[in-house]
Amino acid sequence: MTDSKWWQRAVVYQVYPKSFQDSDNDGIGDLKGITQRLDYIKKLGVDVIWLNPIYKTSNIDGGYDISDYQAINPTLGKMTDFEELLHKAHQLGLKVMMDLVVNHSSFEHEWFQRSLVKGKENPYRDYYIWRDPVAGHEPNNWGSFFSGPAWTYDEASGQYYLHLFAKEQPDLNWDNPRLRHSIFEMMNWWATKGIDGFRMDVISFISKPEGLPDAPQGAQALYGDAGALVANGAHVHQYLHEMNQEVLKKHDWITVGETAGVTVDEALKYAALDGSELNMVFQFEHMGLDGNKNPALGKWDNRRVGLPELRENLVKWQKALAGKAWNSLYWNNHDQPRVVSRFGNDSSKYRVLSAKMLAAVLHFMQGTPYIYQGEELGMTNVYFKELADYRDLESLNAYHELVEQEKLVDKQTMLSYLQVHSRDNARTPMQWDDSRNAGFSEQTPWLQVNPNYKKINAAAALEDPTSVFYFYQRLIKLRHELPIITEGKFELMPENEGDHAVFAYTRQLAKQTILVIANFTAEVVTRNYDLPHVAKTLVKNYPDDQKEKLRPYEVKVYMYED
Ligand code: ISL
Repeated sequence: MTDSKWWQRAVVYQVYPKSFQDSDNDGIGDLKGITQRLDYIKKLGVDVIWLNPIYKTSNIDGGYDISDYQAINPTLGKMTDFEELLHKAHQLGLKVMMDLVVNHSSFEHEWFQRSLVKGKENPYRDYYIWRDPVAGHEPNNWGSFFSGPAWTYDEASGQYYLHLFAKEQPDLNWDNPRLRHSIFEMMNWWATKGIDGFRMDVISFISKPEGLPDAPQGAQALYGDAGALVANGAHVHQYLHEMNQEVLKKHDWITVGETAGVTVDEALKYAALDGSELNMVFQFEHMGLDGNKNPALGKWDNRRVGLPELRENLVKWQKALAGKAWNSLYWNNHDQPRVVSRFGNDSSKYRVLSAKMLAAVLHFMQGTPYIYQGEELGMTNVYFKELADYRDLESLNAYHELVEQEKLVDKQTMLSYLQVHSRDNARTPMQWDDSRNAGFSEQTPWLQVNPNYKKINAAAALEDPTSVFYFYQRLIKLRHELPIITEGKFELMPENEGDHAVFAYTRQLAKQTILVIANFTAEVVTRNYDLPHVAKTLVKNYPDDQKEKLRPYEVKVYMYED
């Protein structure tokens, strides 16, 4: 694979604009703030910045409810601020990937406003998914991913519209060629601005099943779970091929599909190396392992996943896509809890060790790694105590539905679930320094800063050569220097199968081998992996190497040649 593409060798840094840096002191991060911090991102050594949505929005769902795809959210800045950000990023050799949210728009989008008028002669009616009531009710039993039904009734026209997410996020009708054309036109417009690619929000959901049948409904659930029915629909690959022809193939972009419900077989199509659809996908299986066993509770739980299950999943994806499609690698994003709290150990004793261990395990795999803002500092979950601390509609709605409406969970238990899984864990402001509000803003931030910012912050990390930041910097540098990290064959160490404490795998290219050994526990364990004498250490998170003795959260990565 010596002809690897630039995006296969790249590392991406994700910025959640609202929470990165506030430049005008209104308590909300903005584009100028990001521009001011580009040097920091550059110092980390990444190649690409992915910006969560920065478009005009109704602000119901963190910008994932777009009311104008070609305008900037005024709270974040102006179009000229975006152009400046893009220009400065390019000057620094950083590419910029935008978020494309086209499974749904905001209800305030002009298309939806026009679609409210019923009638065959109205071309916009068919931009969305309108259906007659069935026996005076919703057209089917689907629930919204953000609680409540997936349908909202419109008195004026006597029909329901579909919204897989909030009622303010009506689903677009991709079966309508005119809609597809409008989307492709908008994408081409962004291309003229000089952007470098798109991350595509729930793109696996754009083709809905013929006839919109009822979805399976758990015993305690109020609604059917449409997830499996809407994921990877009959025409999704046709629509992405079309997008590829109309837009993507004209550019040397990075494209990644957020594909909830994607299976390995489907990923082989979305992310095939022949370039007919997208470059890669975000798969969700490893993010779902610690969800609740009761489907009515969805992701809400406080269970931890065991290493065997997590490893089995990651190994499956490494092997299945090798040579055929391309993986993206991630532990974190704006929807997920902080990885050091989730799969590591965020106590003061083990936070740094386990953050480094997790980083190394992910960054030596095959695929394009994504780092979510603050992950490179080992930022932790926020552990809010009150419901009033939360801002995310998913958390708030789930609380109301599960605790107050259905009484499936008591208040304290649900608060403990929110501490573990709320998306707000990822969205607390970036911790820049130990000054007021962590240097994020002089105003009270829109979401509270994690109180641990006095200790965990970028300024402190940059002064400490042993920080998580410099560990990430080294991982990124190694990826850029060693083709084996991009191209090498992945193998689990045979003796590692079923191991409850240690994850050990190799990468191999020609005569070179990389061996990664990671202890996922707070215990000292002993493992004897035969190492040639010539092995050199690429990274480690303890100052010395005690050979077969693995200390809590120890990771060691060796390289050797036959
Ligand atoms: O619904 C899910 C699983 O069936 C979720 O995992 C879903 O895929 C995920 O929440 C989608 O996230 C993306 O789209 C949402 C937005 O709120 C998230 O922030 C975004 O990442 C709706 O646009």
